[in-house]
Amino acid sequence: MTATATAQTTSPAFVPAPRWTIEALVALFELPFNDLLFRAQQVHREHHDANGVQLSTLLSIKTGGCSEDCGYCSQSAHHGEAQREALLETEQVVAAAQAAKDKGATRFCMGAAWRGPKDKDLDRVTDMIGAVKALGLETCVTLGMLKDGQAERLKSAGLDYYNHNLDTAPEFYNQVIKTHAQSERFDTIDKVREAGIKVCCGGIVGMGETRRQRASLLVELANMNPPPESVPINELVPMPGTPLENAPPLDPFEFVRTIAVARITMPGSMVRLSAGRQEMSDELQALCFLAGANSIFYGDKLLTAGNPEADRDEALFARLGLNAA
Ligand code: SAM
Ligand code: DTB
Ligand code: SF4
Repeated sequence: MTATATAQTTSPAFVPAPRWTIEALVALFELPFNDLLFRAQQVHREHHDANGVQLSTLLSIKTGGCSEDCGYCSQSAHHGEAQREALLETEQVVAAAQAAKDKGATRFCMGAAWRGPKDKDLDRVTDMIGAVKALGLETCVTLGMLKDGQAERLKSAGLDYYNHNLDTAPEFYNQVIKTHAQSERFDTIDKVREAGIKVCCGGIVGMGETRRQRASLLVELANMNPPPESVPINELVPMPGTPLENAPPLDPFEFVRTIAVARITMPGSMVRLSAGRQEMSDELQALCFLAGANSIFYGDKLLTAGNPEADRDEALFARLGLNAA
């Protein structure tokens, strides 16, 4: 049978999605650095504008006092030092979103320190989503685990993306978080996908996991069908008071390798160079862009941790010839 005949007779439903194995990803991680970056850059150029970087701005709409015990998080009531605050008013959110748009962001991401939203919280958040969307920004929220029907309400409000990270390898998860299981996070990702909302899902590296566990996290992401549209790769920001505040820093080249393996295994996804940029040199960030990162958080704050000032990012983009997309 010719290739053309195959294309005519095979419906897309019968084309199996590529399945990645941990061994295949470990082999990518183990390539010589130059070979890995070359492969990642080739994949990147086949699927994306080589010099475009998408800008998302984050706002914490509900800070601190979270019931969960995630070992990295400053907002956990179990150990976090972030001051507990009430849910922001919609006007405050709209003012921040307008400021982000004026500075050049195209997506506005609202984060809440909840295990998951109550239905009455969702009334307020759906108002915020409508108001931010009316400014002409893409919308993203990260509110924790969702109950049946909540994803549909977010979709009706006009939500574009829901961020919900796997955070780490399945086999390492309960060493970092004890108050919920990773399987509960998979359930929420399924609900988001079924409601027709785009999935933003990634993880954190530098929490003491092994290279094989970093590969295992990426296998879980890459084998989603389809993979997440957006994949944030966070470097642990060691927050004071958290169990991971003294975690030994990851070799910076290992961080770049993680970005490259994400790019090769999820060619069509946006790979976001996420938390940890403030602690990175310009040269390290440039390597991350070369490895295929094409999205960043833009603005001087993440949720509770710092992020580079917009001026520093503008200067870096100018030096590298990158365009905000
Ligand atoms: N409570 C919701 C949840 O857990 O999905 C939303 C907010 S939570 C702070 C969003 C994500 O931020 C976490 O899943 C984690 O990946 C990331 N994060 C939190 N603290 C971090 C830290 N210290 N360093 C790097 N990433 C962090
Ligand atoms: C994601 O993957 N990283 C962002 C966003 N999604 C919500 C959050 C990073 C948080 C960094 C620590 C802090 O600001 O407290
Ligand atoms: Fe709560 Fe999310 Fe922080 Fe975990 S990561 S403690 S769920 S805010």
